[in-house]
This record gives sequence, C-alpha cells and structure tokens, in this order.
Amino acid sequence: MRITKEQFKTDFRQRVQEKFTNEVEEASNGELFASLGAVIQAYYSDEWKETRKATRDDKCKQAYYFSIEFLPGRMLKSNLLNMGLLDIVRDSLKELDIDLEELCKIEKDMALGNGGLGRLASCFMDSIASSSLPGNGNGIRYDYGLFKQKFVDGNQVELPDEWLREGNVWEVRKASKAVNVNYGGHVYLKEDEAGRLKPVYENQQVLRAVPYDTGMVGFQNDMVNTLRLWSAEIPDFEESNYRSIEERRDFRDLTSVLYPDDSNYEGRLMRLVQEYFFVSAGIQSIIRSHKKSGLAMKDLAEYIAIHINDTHPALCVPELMRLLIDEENLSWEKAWDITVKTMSYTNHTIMAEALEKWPVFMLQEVVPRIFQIIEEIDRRFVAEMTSLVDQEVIERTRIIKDNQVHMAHLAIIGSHSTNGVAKLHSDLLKGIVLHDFYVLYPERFNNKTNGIAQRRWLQLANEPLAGFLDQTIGTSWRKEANDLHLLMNYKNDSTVLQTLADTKRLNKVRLAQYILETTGIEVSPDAIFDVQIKRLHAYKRQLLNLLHILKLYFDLKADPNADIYPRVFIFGAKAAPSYTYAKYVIKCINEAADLINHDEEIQGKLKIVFLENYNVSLAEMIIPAADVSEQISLASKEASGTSNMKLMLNGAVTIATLDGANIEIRDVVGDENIVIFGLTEEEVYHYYETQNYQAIKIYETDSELQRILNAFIDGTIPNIQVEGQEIFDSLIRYNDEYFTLRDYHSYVEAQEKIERLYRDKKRWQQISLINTAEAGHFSSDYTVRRYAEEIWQIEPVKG
Ligand code: 26W
Repeated sequence: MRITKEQFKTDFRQRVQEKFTNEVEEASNGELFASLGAVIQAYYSDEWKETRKATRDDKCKQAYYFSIEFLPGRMLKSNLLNMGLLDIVRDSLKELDIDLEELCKIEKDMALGNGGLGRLASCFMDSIASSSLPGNGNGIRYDYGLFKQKFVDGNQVELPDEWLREGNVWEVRKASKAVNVNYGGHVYLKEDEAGRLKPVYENQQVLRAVPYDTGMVGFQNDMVNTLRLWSAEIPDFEESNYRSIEERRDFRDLTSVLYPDDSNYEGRLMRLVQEYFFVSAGIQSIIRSHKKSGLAMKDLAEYIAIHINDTHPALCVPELMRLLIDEENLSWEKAWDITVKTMSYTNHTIMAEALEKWPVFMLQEVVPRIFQIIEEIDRRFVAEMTSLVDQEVIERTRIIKDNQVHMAHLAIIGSHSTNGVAKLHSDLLKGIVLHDFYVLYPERFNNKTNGIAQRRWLQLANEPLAGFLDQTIGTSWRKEANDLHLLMNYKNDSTVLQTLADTKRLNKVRLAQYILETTGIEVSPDAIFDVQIKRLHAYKRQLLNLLHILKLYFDLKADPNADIYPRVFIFGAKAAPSYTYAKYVIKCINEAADLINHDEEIQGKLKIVFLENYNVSLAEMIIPAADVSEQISLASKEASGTSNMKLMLNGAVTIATLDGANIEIRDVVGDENIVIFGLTEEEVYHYYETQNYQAIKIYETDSELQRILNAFIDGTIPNIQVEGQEIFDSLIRYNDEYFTLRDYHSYVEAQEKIERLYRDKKRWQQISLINTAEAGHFSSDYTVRRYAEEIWQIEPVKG
C-alpha cells in the first residue's frame, strides 16, 4: 500500500471533517480513532474487493473456518503493520501532534472468545491472509464479549463487556446477505411430486442472521480475507409469531452473549441455539455463493473446505446434509460423500468435562430436522460398522447413546480429517481418548501443532526487540519467521547479548509502570519477572505456582537475609463464573499477595502481582517483559498451549512439564535451554492404572508441605477461611486430582535451577537468545500452511 505522509494527512483531515465536522486539532481521541479506522478501512477496501473477485473468478478452492470464538484483540496497529503503514501513520500523526499509542488505547479489545481456542482462530486468520490463502472466518457477533474482570476484596467480579457501545470501525454490515435460521416447531416427511421424501415444517421460530464482515488484512501482500460474524435480529414478517416485546427480545438475545466457560460443557439450550445459528447461517451463505458462481453442487467439495474448530460447530455436518438433500435434492449417499470430503475437525482438549454431549430432547426441541438427520447418520454408521467391528466398539463410537448426542463422534464420523493441536495431544487422541475411531479411520487422524502470529506477538508487542533484530539479522524474519534462526550466529556476541538484555529491561520498566498505575504495587525491573498467564483452571496448576511462592516466603521469614534472588510473580487469569474452585484460587493468590507485598521483613524481595482483566491487549504488555514462562500443567492435560510459544518468542525462559507443545519447544531449543520438571504423561497414566496416588501420605511425611498447606487453613494467609479450607480439602481429602503435591519438590528444584541460571547473566541471555531464535518454528504461518496442504487442499492465490 503506497501512501505518502502528505496523502495520509489529507485523507485523515478529510475524514475527521466528514465524520465529526471537526478540525483534527479540536477532535477528541475517540473521534480521531474512529476517523483513523475509517481511513485505514477505506485504504484496504480495494484489496478486499479484489481478493473476493480473484478467488471467485479463479474459481479456486476456499476454506471456511467455523469457530464459536474469535479473539482478535485490538486491530488498529495490526492492520497498519500488515498494510506497511505503521511508521508512516505514526510519523504523520506525530506531525499533527497526535500520539498513535494514545489512539490505540481507545480501541476496545474484540474479546469474542475465552482463551486458547479463540485466540488461535484469530492467529490463524492473520496467517491465512498473510500466506495469501483463500480462507475466511465464520462466527458469532456477540453484543457482549468475555466479561470484564474486577477484583473486589481479592474476589473476581464479572462486569459486562459492552464492546460495541462506541460502534466498531472495522465491521461492515451486509444486510443484503442476511439469511433466515429456523428453529423448533414440528417436522414430518412427506413425498413431493417427484416422489422424494421432503420435510414439512410447522410453527417454526425464525431468526434473521445478519452478517457483519471484517477485513482480515494479509502482511504486505494485498490480500484481504473476510471474517464473517453473524448477528441475530427478528425478521419483519415474523412479527405475528412473537406475542410480546419480551418474547422478541428474549429470542434475539439468544446470540448476544459469549458463554464464559472455557472447558466445561454446561449444556444450556441458549448455547445450542448459538451453535446452530452461526453454523446454519454460514453454510447457507456458502451454498448461495457457490451456486451464484455457477458451480455444480455435486462438486462442492472441490471448491469448499469447512473446518470445525472443536465440537461447537459440529452441527455443520447435519446442516450441510439437510441443505444438500432437502433443498438441493441430492441423494443421501452423494450428500454424505460431499459432506465428509468437505468437513474437517480439530480437537482442542481431552478433558472429559469439556466434551459436548447434547441431550436428545434438546436437539429434538431446538432443531428437529437436524436431529432426524443425525439419527440417520447414526443408524447408517451402526449398519456399516456392524459387519466390520465388534458390537461394543460400535456402542462406544456411535453418535447417539444414553439419550445423548456425542458431538465429537458426529464431527469425526462426518469429516475426512481429525487433528490434535500438539504431538503428545494427537498421540493421546489416537492412543487413548479416540482410540476406537483411530482404529476405524486411521487415515483421518493427524497432528497440526499450534502456532502464533509472530507479527502481533513480536513485531507489534515488542518493537524494541523487533527493531534490534532488524539491525542484527536484517528484516527477512518479518516475512519468514524461521529466519529468526540467524540470531544463533550471535549467541556468543556479548554486545548482542547485552542489547537483548537492555530491550528486555525496557519492556520490564514499561510493565512496572503499568503495574504501579493499576495496582499501586511497586516492583523492581531488576527482579526476575516470573509470568503465568492463561485461564484459571485446576489442571493448569496456578496453585502449584502459589505453593512455591509460599515456600520462598517462609524461607525469607525464617531468614530475611537469605540469598533469594528478588522475584515478581505475575498472574493473569480469568475464571469461568460458575467455576468456584478457580475463583477460590484467585482469592487465595490475592490474599497471599496482600500478605507478602506488605511484609516489610522480607525487604520487598518477593512480590505477587495479579493483574485484573487479563486479555489480548494486556498479554501484549506482559509477554515482552517476562523473564520466566510458567507452563506447569499436569502432563497430558494441556492440549498444546500457545502462551508458551509467545513467551519463548519474546526471550522468556520456560519452566515446564513435558506437556502439550512444551515438549516441542524442548525439542527445538534443547534440554539445556529450558527447565523441565515433573511427572511425564506415561507416569501420570501409570498412576491412573495403579490407582495408588495418595496425596495425604505426601502431606503427612513432608513438614515443608505441611507448613505451606496449613497456611491455607490456620490463618497465616488471612481472609480465606472458606476458600483455604476448600483448597486444602481438594488436595488432602479429595486426593489432589492434578498431582500438585507429587510434582511440588521437582518444581521447587526446577525453580532453584532457574535462579542459578538467572544469576549467570551471560548464560541466561544466551538461553533467552536461543529461545527467540528457535521460536520462528512456532509461527502460525507454517501451521496454517500445513492445514492448507494436508487437510483443506487450498493453495495461495496468485497476486
Ligand atoms: C463447552 C465449553 C468449552 C469451551 C471451550 C469447552 C472447551 C473449550 C476449548 C476447546 C478450550 C480451549 O480453549 N482449549 C485450548 O485450546 C488451545 C488452542 O488449541 C490449546 O493451546 C490449549 O492447550 C487448550 O486448552
């Protein structure tokens, strides 16, 4: 995008005038931001139209990524970077006496997701466009994103996220592309004049699905794909169907809020309505544009790839069948063949409580025709398998059983590819969790290790480091992430090592400033910044982190002059509102923080900082300032993790269990450049087989652990009577489900190794350099290219 500063300033002034009848000098930051966004959107609108035209005219195969969550965060800077306008716009605004950073802060985070799954979808959108691949996103335009988190007396309080209050500069409402989504009522099959069985619907409810499109701008390649988010409205002619305003509002509100659960299936009816809403709207609009481009329905799978991001969009399988059979008059067999070829599925968790199993009555009530089709898919699966495998395998793998519809089974049976998100996770799916299916469809199972958009997580979040990299290894890494490996040539260059340390310290000073402003806690940028940022969940073991902090605290209480290297433990984590245990852990961390941060005796050597409202923008502030990356989940539980990759890329040293993608990080940096501890996945499963883990035995025979655990119930940590007891009981009475006590000493030793390494400045900086140098491997540009080649069979669009 070739725009001069003069041109930009003219366009910007013009836009402020048009939108707010104001001079730039008088306009508020809100008005300046809205105008800047409008100018930028206008700049890429040509490429957006051209991209759509090129993909349509070239009749090239396209992928559609269906996800109930997307977590883009803020988009201004990422759009400017990808358009190659960041420096020009920053300098131009400076000449107009406007600070781009201040305008960036105006933009609300687009927080339409909970955590890993949603953010991965957004990293993929950026990488698909930046790799010139014809791929689009399909999701829900929630009126309210993930709740805002506030701490009141150390407790999490949830507040609504009204992200649309000032409007959204990046979205384009496409009313002409709206479709109807039908719910409820009754359906029965009747022969039509051609003798085909056709569904007849009675007293259905209809929602109008209106698409809002947002441009997904590629990195300096003139490619702009589309993220289509659907919003629910009441269709006009349906007035009569709704007896009251309330009924209208209730029905419309069905898609207004994101479900804040990030790994606990609740089975709420509203969630099912949401799942069918964006699935039906998305597939209807795909079929419509396929037909419009004059292509035959029988060839759909040659032109369209539909990806199911976890089971939440699994109704894509029966919905495509419904349209192909009921509306396009294809035979079941033909429709099924097309569906399996078109669909692919990614599993993101093995946690049993996260696997969706919808009660049959709910599906019958909400989507009766879809349920009929699921029944037929299940019946045919059973019939087909009866001659091939034992009955008990069929019973374990069929879709409908015990009056529940197993959505993972539907996704696997209805698609040609099922992948995990890291090697260990994919092996666990094949070997244990989905083993029966692996035996039935070995060719469908594959691994696609996650990745991250290095543009956002390094080029934007850490400009000091990015700038230094340009000077040291050139700029090719900005397009080819693996070129970061060139940094390895400098691992013994003390000047380079020192400058890397300086950029880290710059980011730590910036974060320390933010911490002081938002929490009043003063932290030293010379201390070790030890970071754990992810959703609060028992398996991620934020509790283990706290136990170690208490150990250090008691050591310092015993001897305030103990030679413990000053540390700041930084937490960022939201708990699902209904997840009581997780909320109790938050309370305990906050109360321990209050105790330790105000204990003069320990001379400020230890600080705990739990930052409120952890989200994408806060992650961009914390990650560049991290020295230590906490990836301490119980082995086998974290499917992949992606914060591990972001922290590694920014030169943090990882302390980790051999879980998820931590293993692959260890593989690329080598054992000497990461600190590993804890049970392996094999050892964990051995405990499951032998059932001989007794946490109470560890407690009874370990005075150090006794002291630490008793602090949760003896008032040492104040104000946690209920919470402390609950956590104590989860460990001692309910036998510590995630082996926190079993991994405690191994973790403490690992932390002692971290401290030893940190004291050896040169060694530490070398490890940090090697982690950044090897992190290119985890760019989502390479991840999406593997999806494109091995699952979607789509190719880059010729410029
Ligand atoms: C039904 C409630 C629900 C909602 C979200 C269940 C499960 C989910 C997601 C699958 C949970 C999730 O975000 N999983 C995370 O996905 C990341 C991206 O692949 C992985 O890196 C994380 O390891 C995994 O926990």
